[in-house]
Amino acid sequence: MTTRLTLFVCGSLTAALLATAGCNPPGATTPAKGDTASAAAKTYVAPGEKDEYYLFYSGGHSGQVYVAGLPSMRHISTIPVFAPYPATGYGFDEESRAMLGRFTWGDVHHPGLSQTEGKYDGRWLFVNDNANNRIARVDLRDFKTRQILGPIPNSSGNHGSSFVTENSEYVLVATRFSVPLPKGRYADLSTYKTEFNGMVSGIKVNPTSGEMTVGWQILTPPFNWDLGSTGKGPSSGWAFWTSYNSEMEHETLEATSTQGERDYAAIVNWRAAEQAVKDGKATMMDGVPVIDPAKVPGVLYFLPVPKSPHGIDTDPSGRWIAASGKLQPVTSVFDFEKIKKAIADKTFDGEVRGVPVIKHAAVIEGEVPVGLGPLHTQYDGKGNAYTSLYVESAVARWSLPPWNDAQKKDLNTVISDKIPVHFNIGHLVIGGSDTKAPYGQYLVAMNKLSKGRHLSVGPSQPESSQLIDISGSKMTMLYEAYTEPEPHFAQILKADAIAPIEVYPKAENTNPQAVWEASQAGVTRSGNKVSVKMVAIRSRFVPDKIEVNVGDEITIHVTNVEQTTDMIHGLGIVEHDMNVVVDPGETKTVKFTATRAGVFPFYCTNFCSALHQEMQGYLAVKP
Ligand code: RUQ
Ligand code: CUA
Repeated sequence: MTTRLTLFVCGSLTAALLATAGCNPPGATTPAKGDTASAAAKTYVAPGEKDEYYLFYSGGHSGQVYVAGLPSMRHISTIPVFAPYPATGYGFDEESRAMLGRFTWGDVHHPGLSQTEGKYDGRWLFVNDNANNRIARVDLRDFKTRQILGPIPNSSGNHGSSFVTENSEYVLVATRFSVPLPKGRYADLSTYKTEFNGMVSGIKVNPTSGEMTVGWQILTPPFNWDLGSTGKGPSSGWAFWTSYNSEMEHETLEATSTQGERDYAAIVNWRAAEQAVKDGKATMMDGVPVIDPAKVPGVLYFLPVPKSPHGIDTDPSGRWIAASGKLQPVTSVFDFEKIKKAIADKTFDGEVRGVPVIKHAAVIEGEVPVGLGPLHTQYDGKGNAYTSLYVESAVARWSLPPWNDAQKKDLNTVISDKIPVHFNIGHLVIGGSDTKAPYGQYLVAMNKLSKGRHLSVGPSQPESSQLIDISGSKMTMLYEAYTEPEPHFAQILKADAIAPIEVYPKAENTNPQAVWEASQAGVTRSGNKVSVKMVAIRSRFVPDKIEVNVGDEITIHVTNVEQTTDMIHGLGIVEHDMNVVVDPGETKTVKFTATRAGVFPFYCTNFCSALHQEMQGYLAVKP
């Protein structure tokens, strides 16, 4: 039964959506006294003790990924991905500069863990960049960004990713924006409906190295594809995205894109797409095989979903798919068995641009009246679904089908609990919700506004993330933490699912410029090119004197020869906008031109030993 139903009505639903900032949702702001102690005990991780789970959460337009521990919610580290990060020297050495390319920021929304047989395998974390159409792979062996792919051709606004297939065959992507294709072609905005297109992309992942390449693409009408998820079990080989703007408007979308009662979800058979490309049914566009679904039946179907849907989430069994429409206070539950049957029987409701529209009535299992502004749904693996309610600032817990006759009659009865969150929740995450085996212990609510629940920090306030215990019959609020702008989604991984390395073994360092002894280090010159092989060790650089002339091109290869955990050295060069950080056993390369005469100290930027302060040297630039 719904006990804490905090129905929040603020004018019309649309008005409420628009007026959230001025319209405070009610609800408990702190747990009751007695509850506080037990909540505190549940999140307390004593000094020296370790958390049970990793929480990898997106840093939005900070371009980074943050790692926290659960249940403590302590920030453990920052993984720089799409933006330079001096703290770890990311974006300063040649290797990471090459990955960043011409961009200095990204907009990370949805981290996705790699999977084997529908379960997290602890190998990689994929994250998308909505702004510059890229996708990155973080290696969980060392928590480092190892590849940035993109900008992806024919793809604009990489919001609908990173959705990983059951065996990490693909990371799937759908476009938020539509543009004239191939990219770089001009067409007047008034021709939006005919000249602009969206795209679904299959980013192929090498099963051994994790290396990503653009596998194939499916051309779509210029709808704005939104969130997605991949299938498993009966829906294995399929993937789903919602969309808004099936009206295909291009201005004042707020009004024009919300006219229709329904928008379309994309039901994509990615295995069929892969096969179609093998069968030569694709046309090359900007180097990528692109499938036109009007000409290749069976790769794409549309499914009507209540207006302006946002999240679409496959349950752990792969049979139930929950889609939520921001402007409708219900979550629509579809039965994939029925979808398969409708496709086989051609139970269609016409077509849009040659793509069959699946008959809604034939595949809908029910519409659960979860509350106002439903966005995303997660699952605990025990038959429960949890939907975030943006407008209502709450999480609703409800039970998945099969439902009995009484429940079907009144789907209010499948809602078992509701808990207020603070405030305006977007995503929520349960560990393993997108796998066959969710952990089902904690839920993290990722809220868009914190509204001063913290010490005041001026007008720019952080977002809040709240930890909720979902192991009991009632959800209980345990803790909250604040995050860099702006967290969207997260993934939770059991701590013992991975065993990250703590030093780079010397034997693995294949960099030809690496030097391990002071005697191998030194400066060599060829013309105006100066090459430095440098050793960093507690507590000195060898060499610690580099003499060059104005106009020389300098390349420094610095090797941290330590093989001890946490023994990190940095190389900061005064007034050269340069700081690289080298982990034990690692070699990094920096390149720059000496443009000014003078003597410039360089020093170790990581406090490494009692004589860290003495770890310094000079770059002497002669006129
Ligand atoms: S979106 S608040 Cu970028 Cu994931 Cu739903
Ligand atoms: Cu090396 Cu400080």
